[in-house]
Amino acid sequence: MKFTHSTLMAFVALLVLLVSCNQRKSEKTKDVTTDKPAAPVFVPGFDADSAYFYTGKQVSFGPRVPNSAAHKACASWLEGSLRRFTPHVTVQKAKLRASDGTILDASNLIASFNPDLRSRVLLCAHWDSRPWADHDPDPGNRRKPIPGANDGASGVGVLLEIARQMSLHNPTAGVDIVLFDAEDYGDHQETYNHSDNSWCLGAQHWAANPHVPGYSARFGILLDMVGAENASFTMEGTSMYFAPDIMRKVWNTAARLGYEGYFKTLKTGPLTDDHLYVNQIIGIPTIDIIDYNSNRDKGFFEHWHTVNDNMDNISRETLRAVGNTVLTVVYETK
Ligand code: AHN
Ligand code: ZN
Repeated sequence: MKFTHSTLMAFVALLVLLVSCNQRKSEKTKDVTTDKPAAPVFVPGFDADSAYFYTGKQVSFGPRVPNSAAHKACASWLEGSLRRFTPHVTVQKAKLRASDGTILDASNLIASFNPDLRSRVLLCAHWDSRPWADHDPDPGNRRKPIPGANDGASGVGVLLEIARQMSLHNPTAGVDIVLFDAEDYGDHQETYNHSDNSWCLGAQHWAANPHVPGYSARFGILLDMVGAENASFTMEGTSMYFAPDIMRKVWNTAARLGYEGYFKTLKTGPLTDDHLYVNQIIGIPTIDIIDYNSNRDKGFFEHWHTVNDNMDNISRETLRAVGNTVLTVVYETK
């Protein structure tokens, strides 16, 4: 009786030992096919209604064209919103010269989480909207500004919701959210000069003058046009050139979460967008999650740079796919 009992206890002890060894082994082994960390980490859920609200709120100011009253009002709302989520907010003001000679009163808005950590993730999007709907089918609209619901506000809406989640559950890594100004003041179609650094003025300024001297991050993710229904995020050339590992990490994470319908493995040509300058000037490997598919006639979404880039075309499902993917990548970063 006594003998049986102690044998049983020894057996149980051995079993416990084996199981714990096995666990330790699996913690060390990282699944290279999915980039999933062996030890599961807590990832907050992304609230797509909240991101949708933040997107619509920006649009409600009117087109956020630099130097306009709507631009100014939206900047102060964005700053106030970021300050509700973290005390570490920087407003980087700059006078930027557009290629048509206009001096733009620009503000890059930066919100930091765990500012003292060395291991950092950079998340960015542009918050300004384009002064000209130069791809509108109606020539009479081509000098009007765009509402910029998808082109601009959607990426910022997703990042504001991510900031809110980070204010509730602190991530392990440091995170900086940078909202770039003056991305979309690039030359009008009719006067295009093709020698082109006319886009992404805010990003060019920040990359040359980061809010923290010597700033760096392990990697960056830019969100651009992340709100349209049936969005198609492809493996865009500039991202693949500078940051192929980050591209694979993010796309594998999306697939693991069941979002492969949005995150396509199709490779597309290189784009000039804010991430180009973040890669070139400050050297942070940064990808662009952008609705761009060379199989479509416009490349971008249907209402790109038209007066119809409004809230009618914003889908909570798309915002959710992007939000959960980016949140997961952030919280799985040590
Ligand atoms: C160009 O059209 C050159 N690049 C796309 C960048 C962009 C414009 N993103 C939003 N609007
Ligand atoms: Zn645009």
